[in-house]
Amino acid sequence: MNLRKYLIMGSQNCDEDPVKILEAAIDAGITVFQFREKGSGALTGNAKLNLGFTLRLICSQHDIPFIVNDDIDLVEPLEADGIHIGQDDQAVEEVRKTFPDKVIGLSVSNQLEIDASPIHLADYLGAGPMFHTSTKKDAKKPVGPELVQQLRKEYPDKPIVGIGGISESNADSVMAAGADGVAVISAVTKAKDINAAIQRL
Ligand code: 3NM
Repeated sequence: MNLRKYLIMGSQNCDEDPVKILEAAIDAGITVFQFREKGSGALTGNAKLNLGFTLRLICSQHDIPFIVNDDIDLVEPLEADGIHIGQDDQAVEEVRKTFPDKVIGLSVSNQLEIDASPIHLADYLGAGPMFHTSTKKDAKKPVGPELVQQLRKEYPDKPIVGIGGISESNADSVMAAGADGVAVISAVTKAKDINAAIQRL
């Protein structure tokens, strides 16, 4: 899976129609999408499922992998290609057992979490927050691209994306640390010109 430009989004991150934002982002060259309908203002129940279906369909039409954020119940109805799980979500071992063939992404924020995680069961790692972010209210302390560098040394062949506070002005430092890609929310959803923002990432 090409993780280079990884867009994460839910309707709560958008000031305009998420469908329009996703379409513009795909046109501009994102390589993977994660549906993360979570946090204050997020849709629930059928409204969430319906938006998920719509975004899933757009990704299918453009061959963009569709990942769901820790929402195990959405994986099957949305026929997701994968699931991204955090440290406080269901254990990686269980998710791997339930979905032997799906892509599994795992968030790690520090060495303690790295040491305690079954890294071999994850298809890729999300390392962060790289920088300060206002998008995730309970984000941990920013750790900087050094975490990517550390992970790259420890797991030379594991796909890694940096996440948290990444913008067009600091994405290069995350890539230089050895990341395979950058995962962003606001750098795209709040951009005045989505095409230009993604080109510059
Ligand atoms: N996870 P933005 S930071 C969803 O550190 C998420 O695991 C994080 O949003 C982590 O690109 C984050 O707007 C929010 O900073 C990323």
